Amino acid sequence: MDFENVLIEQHTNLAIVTVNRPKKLNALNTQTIKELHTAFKRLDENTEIKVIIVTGSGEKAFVAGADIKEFSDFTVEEGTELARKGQELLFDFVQNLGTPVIAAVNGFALGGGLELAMAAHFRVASSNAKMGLPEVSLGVIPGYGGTQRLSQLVGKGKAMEMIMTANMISAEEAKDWGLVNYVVEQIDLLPLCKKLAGKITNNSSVAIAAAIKSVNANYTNCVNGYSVEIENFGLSFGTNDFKEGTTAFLEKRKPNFE
Ligand code: CO8
Repeated sequence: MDFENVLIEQHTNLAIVTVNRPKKLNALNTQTIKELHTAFKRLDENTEIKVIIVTGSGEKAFVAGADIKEFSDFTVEEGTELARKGQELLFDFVQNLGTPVIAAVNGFALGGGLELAMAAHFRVASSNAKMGLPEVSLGVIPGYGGTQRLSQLVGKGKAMEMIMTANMISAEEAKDWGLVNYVVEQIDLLPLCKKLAGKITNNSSVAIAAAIKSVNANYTNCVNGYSVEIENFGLSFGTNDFKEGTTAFLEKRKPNFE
């Protein structure tokens, strides 16, 4: 498969996957999600690859969310299917990969973008990065696992605040809150991720895959939570607030919710 929106570089046993739609701040449309699935699957099956770094193209955004234009006229059924398919193909898929995935958060990580970073095994951010789940400002809720993974990473209270206010937090705040492990200047971001990857590659890949599975096992009781999220994400598509929220974004104005 030739990729339109994803770049892959291989440096011996390290692979860098870059989401490459810089004009749209690397927003995740269906095509990009499918390409990312194929890229991660291929790299996981490649026994040479010991660590994968995922990042965004350019210096402004990691990923600014799911592609709002693509889903703005979706029905409840289409919205539910989009969330279910996306979680299966990308977000759950990445979380459960045996190959470690580090997210190099190089700018805005919003909505589906933060959800992708949170599906990775851990995160490193550049100092300009901003993170948030702004879905309720569009009349919708996080649909790619964000209600579950954000609570796991920062705790329920902070997750509730971030989701309800739709506020973005700075890289430093994200570090204080446990959402990212390190904050460095943009220029040092990939070098630090590569250094961490180097340490990982010294260790047993078989043991690391088993450790990932074991850590994740503690969160399997959230399977129900993910389903509830998909259901409520889908239901948002039947509301007037969703129509108003997404239309307002596309018309570059503030929404006027009922
Ligand atoms: N979707 C589509 N296009 C986008 C997105 C997006 N999420 N983010 C940015 N873009 C586009 C803009 O429309 C603009 O395109 P154009 O030049 O054609 O008008 C281009 O990228 C550049 O963006 P801006 O001009 O807006 O750049 P600014 O520097 O002014 O602002 C922001 C940067 C603050 C990041 C701003 O772009 C923004 O608020 N983006 C939207 C952020 C957002 O709300 N993300 C959450 C989306 S919802 C979501 O992710 C749901 C997840 C669960 C989904 C499950 C199934 C769909």
